[in-house]
Formats: sequence, structure tokens, C-alpha cells
Amino acid sequence: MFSFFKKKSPAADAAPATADTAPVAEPTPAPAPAPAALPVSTPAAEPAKPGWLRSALGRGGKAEAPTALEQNTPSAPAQQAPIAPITIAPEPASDRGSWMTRLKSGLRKTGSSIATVFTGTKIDEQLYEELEEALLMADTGVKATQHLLDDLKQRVKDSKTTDPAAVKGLLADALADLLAPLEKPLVIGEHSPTVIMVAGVNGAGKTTSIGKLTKHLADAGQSVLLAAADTFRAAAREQLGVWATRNTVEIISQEGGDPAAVSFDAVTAGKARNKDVVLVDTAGRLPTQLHLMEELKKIKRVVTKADGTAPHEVLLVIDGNTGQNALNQVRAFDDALQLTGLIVTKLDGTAKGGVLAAIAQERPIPVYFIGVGEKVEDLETFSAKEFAQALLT
Ligand SMILES: Nc1nc2c(ncn2[C@@H]2O[C@H](COP(=O)(O)OP(=O)(O)O)[C@@H](O)[C@H]2O)c(=O)[nH]1
Ligand SMILES: [Mg+2]
Repeated sequence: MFSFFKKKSPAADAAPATADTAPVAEPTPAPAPAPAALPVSTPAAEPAKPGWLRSALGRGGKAEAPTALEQNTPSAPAQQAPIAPITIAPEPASDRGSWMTRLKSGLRKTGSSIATVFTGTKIDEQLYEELEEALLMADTGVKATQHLLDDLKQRVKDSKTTDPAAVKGLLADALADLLAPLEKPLVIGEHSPTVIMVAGVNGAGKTTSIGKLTKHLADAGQSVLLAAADTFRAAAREQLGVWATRNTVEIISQEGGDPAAVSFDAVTAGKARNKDVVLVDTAGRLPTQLHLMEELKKIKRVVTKADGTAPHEVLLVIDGNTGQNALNQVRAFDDALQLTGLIVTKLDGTAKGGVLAAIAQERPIPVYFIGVGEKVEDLETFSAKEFAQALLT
């Protein structure tokens, strides 16, 4: 459960908004005023501790108190940011227990097939061959598997280990190091509103993840506006509407409307209504559906027309069960949209887990969250070390 949010100085407009399902009447995107001059901070590459949302100020600088959420009320107009920086601190370790259990059980199959490699009495070529096979079977991919094997052999040499059981621990270290660049918190508050666009193939878990994220943001006192840019399916709008009602946030949707126009309206409304976050849910598509990928790019362009600095985050949601194809999705969506983060869902199921290593090796895009179930609390921050442990212990 995410009961660790605490606000030090509540925002002036933190009162829950009322549900508003009225479509916005302006269907044609028009150029917006010149983009606000907002401070751009260099994203720090430090593998931050798992934390929900990290302050724009705290990201590169000194770490804030680890248990508090901070929000300053913006005192200047939008053109003169800084804007409401927020910190939501790491979840207390004890609360991550049940999540680890679910992750472990999801990855059990992979874990046990890797574990059998280390049951022998000798560290020899056969052990490494079996490990190679097990890693490849776990969707780790050729490059990451090779990297892990080389790294592991070096660690075995350096530590003069002769016990195969100890090699497993060294592999966990190697994996955690490989995954470390994926660990990065989502930053909210650098822009007002922070516009987050969410993409992915059908059924990956976009809408569910947006719902979960909305809940956590709302719980943290953030005002959220949802854009139902998956305009093709009535069910998709309704699904997002349910999350909006549940979370008493506002939603912009438009039956059969143009997804780009809905996104434009949402960002414009988000600015006008002083929202902290605008989340844009998009229709699922395969990277091979070129016209749909073009439409996604159009959504992104039009969002930028509504706010010259937006979108501030472009997230790809991937189903953890997709296997090596997940890497293809990451590549294709990144090429089209320049992704800033990933959400990997369904790691509670039959996911093999190795694909994260493949992503870390070939397209190290931060994994902001992982999904370990369908419930609202089943969204967690990604920790490289914990993930390696869940997979290998
Ligand atoms: N087990 C599990 N199911 C999930 C998770 N995330 C989403 N789902 C389910 O996956 C299905 C598709 O999710 P949805 O959000 O509609 O996908 P979308 O098409 O990408 O918007 C739904 O049945 C969700 O409940 C997760 O982390 N674990
Ligand atoms: Mg959806």
C-alpha cells in the first residue's frame, strides 16, 4: 500500500476536483502562445533510490528528507517558473514486502530454472553454458546474456570463489549493476502542468497504469486531468472515466473525436485549470502499424502546440510477458516518440523478467514503475537491486 505520502505544505488548490465529463468544444488544435520559459534541469543519471516522485529540485541536488512530500505553492506566474516542486519519498522498506512476494512468485519459474544451474559442485564451462541457456530462455537476449556472463566470470575470478552457490549471489550483483541505469524516479512539478503522454500496444496496461498512477497522484494532493485520447473505443473512454470518478479527477473525452484534438484540449484545459498533472491515454497500436504510429506522433506534436514545453514525459507501457518483442516495442516507440520512461506491467504473472536486462543493455530507458497486479496498489517503483533479488533468490 502507498500510505507513505505526506505533505509538508499543502498546495493552495489541493481540494479535490469534481468529476467533469463534459467534452470540450474546441476540436481543432490551434497554435498556442509562445512556450513559457521554464528552467530545464539536466537529468541526473544517478541511480536514485526507489521513490514515487522526486522533486525537480531534489533530483540533482541534495536529497530531501526521505519520508516527506514537499510542495511549494507556486508564487509566480507560469512564465516565471519555478513551479511547485514535489518530493514523494521512498516507500518504507517494510511496505515493499508484499510487492516483493508477488514479484518473486511472478518470476519464480525463471528464478528456479536459473537456480538449478548452481546446484552442482564445480564452477566450470558447463555451468556457464547452462546459465547462458537459462538467461536466454528468460528473455534476456543475446547481448545482455553475454554481458552478464563476462561480468560474472570476472567477479568469480576477482572473488576467487569456488562454490557454485556463491556464484548465484555474484550473478545477482551483476544483474543489479546492469539494471541500475533503469532506476529513476518520475519527476512532477518542474512544469505546470506536467504533461505525461502514455503509449503502448493494445492490452499492455496503459489505462490501468494511468488509473493507478492517478490514484497515487491524487492521494499525494496533486490535481490530475485525464485525456481520453483513446477515442476509438467507447469502452476505453468508459474505463478511464471509471478511474476518473474513483479518483475524483477530471477527464476530457470526446466520442469519436480526433485523439490529437482531445489531447490538445486536455493540455489547454490543464493549463487553464491549474492542474498539476495531465495524463494522456492513447489508443493501443503495434509499432508496425505505421499510420497509427504517425497518429501518435501527431498527438505529441499537437500537445507541444498547446504547451511548448510539453509533453514532459512520454511513457511506454509494456506487458512483461511480451518476451523479446518488448525490446522491439521499446525501440520502435522510442524512435517515433523519444521515450522518457517505461512502465512494465504484469510482472506478477508468468513474466520471465529477463527482458529488463535486455532493455538495460540495448535501450536503457528508465523504468518508472512496474505493475504486479490489477489493483490500484499494484504499481511500484522499480529497484534494480530488489528486482535482481526477486529474480535470483
Ligand atoms: N496481472 C496484471 N494485470 C494487469 C496489470 N496491468 C494491467 N493488467 C490487466 O491487463 C488488461 C489490459 O489492461 P488495460 O489497461 O486495459 O490495457 P491498455 O489496452 O494498454 O489500456 C486488464 O485486464 C488489466 O486489468 C498488472 O500489472 N498485472
Ligand atoms: Mg486502454
